Amino acid sequence: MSDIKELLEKLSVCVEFGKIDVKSPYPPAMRDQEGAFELTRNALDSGISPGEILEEALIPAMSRVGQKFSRNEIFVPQMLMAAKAMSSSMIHLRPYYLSGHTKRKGTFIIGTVTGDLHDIGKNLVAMMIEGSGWEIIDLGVDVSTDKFIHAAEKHPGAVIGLSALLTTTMENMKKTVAALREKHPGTRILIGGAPVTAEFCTKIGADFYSPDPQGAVEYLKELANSQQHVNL
Ligand code: B1M
Repeated sequence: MSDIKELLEKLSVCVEFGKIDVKSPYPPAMRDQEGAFELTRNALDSGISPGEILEEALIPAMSRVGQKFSRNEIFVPQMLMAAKAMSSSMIHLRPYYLSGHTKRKGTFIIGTVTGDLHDIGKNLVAMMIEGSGWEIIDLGVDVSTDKFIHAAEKHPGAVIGLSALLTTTMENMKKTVAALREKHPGTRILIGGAPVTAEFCTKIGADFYSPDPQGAVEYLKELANSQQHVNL
């Protein structure tokens, strides 16, 4: 196995099992070993691209975590440790996504909808959009409809992004879209998150659904190019 492949696999295992960094005592079987924090740094220093680290190590690890959770093989604490390990890796990747842009193309407001505390995917989307030249207003998680409306009022012309990871909170996404449509009919609304689909997007009257950050970046790029609905 090549060194690069081995390093990415090690990193993926650290995220899957919630090994944050060398000091972290969890999981006991990996005590004193390097964790996601150090291995991500090593991977970048070895010339592996941030995209490859995400696609080959971090996202597959989180996907395995989700599958194990579905099969009741792990529980919320383990899932939380995996999320923490992934976040420690993102500390190194973030600057790469933020570098290289000059002029802001517009403002993008993003948040995870009411009742939903998942923020890893939302943060990735925000980071990649910020890296493509947009100003980001990150409202965080469990964001109420009122908070989205208030942000839309404060940043006229901004595009709004809603993330939901739970089938139960998709209903709140629907309510937020309806309220935004009523108060700010011209606002562009982009939605995403694992259970969300293009069909759901059409049903609730949002403008665009993207399954991943890249699709969101492309959508905003087209919007900025057409110079419509964008707060330049
Ligand atoms: Co939660 N959780 N979780 N969880 N969790 C899921 C989502 C679940 C699928 C696990 C499972 O059962 N297999 C399941 C949801 C089932 C469902 O409703 N369909 C679930 C559940 C049930 C729960 C709890 C209810 C568990 C409980 O307490 N019994 C609870 C709910 C808490 C709440 O929100 N109120 C809960 C809690 C948690 C933790 C707190 C422990 C932790 C979150 C930590 C955090 O985010 N800071 C957690 C985690 C880590 C997961 C899994 C394992 C991983 C999620 C993740 O970060 N994925 C997840 C299983 C899974 O998805 N495989 C699971 C990696 C991330 C990069 O992907 O978020 O999909 P994702 O984002 C992608 C795309 O979706 C897209 O781009 C991203 C990058 O590709 N995208 C957008 C996301 N937002 C977008 C917005 C856009 C465009 C694209 O435009 C605006």
